[in-house]
Amino acid sequence: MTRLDQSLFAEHAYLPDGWRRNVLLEWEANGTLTAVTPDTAAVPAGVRKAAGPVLPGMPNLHSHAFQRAMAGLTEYRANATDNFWSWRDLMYRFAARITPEGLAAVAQWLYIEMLKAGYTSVCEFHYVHHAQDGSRYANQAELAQRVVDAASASGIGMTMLPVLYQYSGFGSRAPRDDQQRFINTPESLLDLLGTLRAARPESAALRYGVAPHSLRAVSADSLRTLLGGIDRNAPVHIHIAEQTAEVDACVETEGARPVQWLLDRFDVDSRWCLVHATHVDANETLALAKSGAVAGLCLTTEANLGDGLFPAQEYLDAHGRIGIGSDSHIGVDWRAELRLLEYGQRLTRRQRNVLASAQVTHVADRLFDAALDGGAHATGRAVGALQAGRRADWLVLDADHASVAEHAPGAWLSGVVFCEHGETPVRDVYAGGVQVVENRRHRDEAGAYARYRVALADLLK
Ligand code: NGQ
Ligand code: ZN
Repeated sequence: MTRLDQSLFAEHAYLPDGWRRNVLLEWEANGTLTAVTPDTAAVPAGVRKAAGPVLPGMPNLHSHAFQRAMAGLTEYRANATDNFWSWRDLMYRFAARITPEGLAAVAQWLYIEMLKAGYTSVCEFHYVHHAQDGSRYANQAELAQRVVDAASASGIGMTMLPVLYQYSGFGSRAPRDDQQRFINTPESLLDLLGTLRAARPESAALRYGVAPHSLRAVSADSLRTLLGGIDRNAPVHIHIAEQTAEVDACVETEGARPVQWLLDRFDVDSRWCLVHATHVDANETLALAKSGAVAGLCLTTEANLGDGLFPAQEYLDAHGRIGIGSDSHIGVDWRAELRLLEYGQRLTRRQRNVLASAQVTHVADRLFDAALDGGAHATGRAVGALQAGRRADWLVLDADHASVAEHAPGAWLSGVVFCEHGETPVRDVYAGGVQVVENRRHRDEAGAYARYRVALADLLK
């Protein structure tokens, strides 16, 4: 007997083997899909029909929630050599001001924006741990807990990755004054994680992992201690090679490029996500692809910060895993991330459809599939496909939207990713079987936006 509030019929749904007709989606009360049945003869009595074609929800593998509040506020030249590092100084000034209440409001609004875009999971790389003066909060997990609660209030699935941040540079350089809110040790971070886990236990919607901030911020020893203190399968995310200056510093002090250094010393496999693996040489590209780790690409942020371009064609051709993240949240739209991934290649190679393959000739389809798979790995949660046993996470396209109307199903993803003519084609969104977005409105949109504005006004005072 089909439960009416735990089932949906879709005339078109994108299953692991492509677009299928007349698909019945069924899930259990905890939000896990129990059956996905294509070619259903008729809509079972009383079952609701999706308003348009159904796509799996996209995982967002990299987020610093507080940075949402500074989007658009650093787009002016602050000095003669404005770059990533001077942006970071401004970002630190912002990080210094955030309060627990402010963070809660900003994160909740951000996660609502993500859901409206069709991101149904997020990996939060959370590093603002301490009070404004660097002292510990009474609850050491205060800020991380606010972020976890913001996710659950919004309905998005979360992988919370508390960050290990010990040093300010290679060679175990002492932290800077403006990093005091982040600073910890493997032991104190594991302690914080224990506190958080006890207060907010793991569930189908919440998973924990860890994030050593970068090779600049940890040592081989501290990384080893950290990994020794967590579950063998827990996700591990790290910023790896975003700026050429950090690659040069790594070569100088450690004698190897960052990705090579990590691969040589640690058992890097599919539980790992290497965020901004931007600067990799040909050997690193192949070795990273072979490792099974996910390259975490954050195209709009990487463009905004002037990072450089990841060798996506070589890496994908070597069967490397990728996923996408909105990172600094200068934009919150997986369609834009995938578009920019391809456009970076087109602009440098002066070719078209660079990231297509012999098997998958439509770039958008290949990148969508890749980002679902890699993104799901990065979350460490059962997401990323319309398949029994996975989370009931999807988005419903507006079938009448000008990006898809009159097109054959094989062109829908291309239209969704490459066309940009205003209003989003994402109409409805379900996360864990709950409809959180209906006709482009999130259920808590008005109140959350009002709270976000209060928090922003306070931050900008
Ligand atoms: C961060 N963000 O931790 O927020 C970093 C910048 C750093 C990005 N890389 C700081 N986009 O890498 O030191
Ligand atoms: Zn980051």
